[in-house]
Amino acid sequence: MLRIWGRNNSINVQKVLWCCAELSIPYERIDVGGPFGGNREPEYLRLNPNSLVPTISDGGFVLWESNAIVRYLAARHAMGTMCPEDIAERADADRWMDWQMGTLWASLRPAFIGLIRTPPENRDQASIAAAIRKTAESWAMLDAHLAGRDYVTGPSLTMADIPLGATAYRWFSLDIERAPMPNLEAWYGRLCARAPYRANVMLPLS
Ligand SMILES: N[C@@H](CCC(=O)N[C@@H](CS)C(=O)NCC(=O)O)C(=O)O
Repeated sequence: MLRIWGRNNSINVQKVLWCCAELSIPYERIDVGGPFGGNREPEYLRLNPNSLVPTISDGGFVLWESNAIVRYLAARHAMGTMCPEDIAERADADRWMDWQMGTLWASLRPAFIGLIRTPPENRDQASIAAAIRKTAESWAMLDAHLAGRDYVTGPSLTMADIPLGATAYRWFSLDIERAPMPNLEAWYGRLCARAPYRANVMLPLS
């Protein structure tokens, strides 16, 4: 059976858990990271020398990097649906997954850590405000892209929606002012209507 190492309140672990739930992939999850620790133990470092979560083992094949894991599971279990078969369509999904990691989450993370994981008296308000401004600009790009599309690459959910959707929950949960983005909000509403998203991503933030 697929094994997943990682605490379930991590955005990167949630991508994998949500993907498994969408595809009805059975798995065993081991709590690692955050208050559970274990990620600096030699046994874990042999699996993932980054000492980060998530890590999976699928029949002895070990993989880390959350978006790579989502791609692997989608290709293995849902080629032609969650993983687009057409090479150009798959590159389109890959592009948005890379953008989530390199641009969107990179800009939102300082605001998320500042507002959710830092006591008010220690917050760097200027860097939080800058992160929110930058992230809003990125969301505006996705908002424009989603005009006329139900999901990121077209009419149905694909692997491209997974990292972006996990990020969207954090964005929409922050107690901040957000400019209206109707296409983005409609897409987020479609994700919120999915039971696997609610069960694996829409958890209390900590
Ligand atoms: N690029 C990596 C980043 C992984 C990452 O930063 N994981 C965080 C949790 S979201 C982590 O392991 N933090 C240390 C911990 O939880 O103890 C991925 O997408 O898998």
